[in-house]
Amino acid sequence: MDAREVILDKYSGRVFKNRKDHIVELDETGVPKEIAANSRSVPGMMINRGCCYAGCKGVVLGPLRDTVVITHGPIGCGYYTWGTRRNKADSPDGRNFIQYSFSTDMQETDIVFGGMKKLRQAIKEAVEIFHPRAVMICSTCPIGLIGDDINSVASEAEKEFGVTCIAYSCEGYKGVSQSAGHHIANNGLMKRVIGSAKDEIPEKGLRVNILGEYNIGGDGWEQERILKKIGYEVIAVLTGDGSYEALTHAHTASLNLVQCHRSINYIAEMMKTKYNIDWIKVNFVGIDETIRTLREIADYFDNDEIKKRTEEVIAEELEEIAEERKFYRQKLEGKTAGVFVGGSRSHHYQNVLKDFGIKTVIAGYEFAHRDDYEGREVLPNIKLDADSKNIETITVEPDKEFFHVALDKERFNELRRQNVELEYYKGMFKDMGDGTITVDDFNHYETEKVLDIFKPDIFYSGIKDKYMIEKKGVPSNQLHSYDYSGPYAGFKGAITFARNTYLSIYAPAWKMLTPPWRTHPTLEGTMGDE
Ligand code: CFM
Ligand code: HCA
Repeated sequence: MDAREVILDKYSGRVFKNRKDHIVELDETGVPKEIAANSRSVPGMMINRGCCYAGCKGVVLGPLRDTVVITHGPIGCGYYTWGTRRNKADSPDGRNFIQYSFSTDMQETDIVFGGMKKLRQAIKEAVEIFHPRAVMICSTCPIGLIGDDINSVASEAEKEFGVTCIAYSCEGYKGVSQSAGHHIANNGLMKRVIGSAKDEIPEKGLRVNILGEYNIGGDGWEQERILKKIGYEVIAVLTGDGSYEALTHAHTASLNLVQCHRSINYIAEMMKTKYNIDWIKVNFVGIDETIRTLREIADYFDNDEIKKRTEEVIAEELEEIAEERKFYRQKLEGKTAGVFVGGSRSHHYQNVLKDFGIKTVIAGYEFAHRDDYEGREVLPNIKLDADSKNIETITVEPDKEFFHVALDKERFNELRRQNVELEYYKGMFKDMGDGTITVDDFNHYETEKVLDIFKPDIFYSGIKDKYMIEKKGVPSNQLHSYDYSGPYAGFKGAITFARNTYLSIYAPAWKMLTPPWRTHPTLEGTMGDE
């Protein structure tokens, strides 16, 4: 039996039918495969996903520092999203509320008689005590069920207190994961916040926004440091260490840099349509990827001075990390890893692993969509620019938009020779090599199985499965929160990541572990019985 069959073997007919298309074994790099993704998880499975409310409140809106985000619902949802995400924020104008958890704390009687009164009171208190730039209301499951009209409360409060107040119907049960919440948050920000300062759009210049960067462990600060050193102005970051204020001016940027494509592609597209701002997919995770990203941004602006400065900064940064880079490469070369995170990091982190010679043998996302894996898009009627020597960025007709094309060279040339409609791949599959496995919406049973089969030296994941993995004697570092460490982005961040990886893999503790189930019989049962 191959690895996929072994994993599926114990499932009942119904579970087998559901899970079989979520597990893909890869053979040749770059060969496109199909995978089932973005669908409802099997009830009862121990999975790592979040809910719609988590995607809206926790991921996209939560990091806005000058904004009060009120969780409208019972206290549990607010409590369990309180400060767990490590989205760091500064306090330049004294308005930094991200360490607070604001909630209406709905009780049984509120559920029976409605919670709108309580919500009104919560907004009043928040405005009077904190003087935020804006108030956002995020609904949890019961609110949708009892039908509180949060939109009318928001518009009344806006008139009464003179503060922007936006309601998000992001009840946890909407959609199949946090992904639906990203969409709801993006729509609200686009409709009410981005561009609302109404400043005139200046001539194109070296002004960028960073989209899909949430400043986990300070990643956004490191990206800004490098970009500013080169000479770019960062108008707004969405939304890490972000502010309502900055977002209102975001439409004055000339280029959107999209770090996490999954959570914010909607805004990039909408800003292209509304303000004609181009966007490119970037990746500041990994040394080679950071270099590629910086060069691609410079290419976009096509400015000799900036191209020169980009090369100088790259050289300086590389010089600073040279010694440590060499040391960790020596120590980590040939190791293997599993990477399982939400919707974009599992792919991004394969690049930094590659920088240090670590092969990713297992990968997957919690809630990504098919294009995040397959990265396959068909652009009909595309004529490649005949003079395009650079295969990383090509100009496509008729829109003259820039697309990042990450095809391998041979495949690209072959397509070009055949003059076919251009399919391009930018997802995870193209980077997964022979004999590796990709699993969508992993559950804990499958995680145990892949650990047994592939025996990786380290498995990167999150808090929900970290300790289960470590109990099996495999070190597990968190890629959501960086286990209190970071930043991991950029040149210096790659070294911090390598150091933590080195410390984990080389810790002798893992070899000394004998879990109790190896020596005593434990509970027995059958998996997946209906
Ligand atoms: Fe984007 Fe994120 Fe991720 Fe994500 Fe998340 Fe996160 Fe993540 Mo946790 S926005 S998709 S919904 S990169 S919170 S900062 S780490 S699952 S891989
Ligand atoms: C979420 C947030 C989360 C959870 C992290 C984890 C994060 O899913 O709502 O499971 O370790 O990054 O904080 O993804």
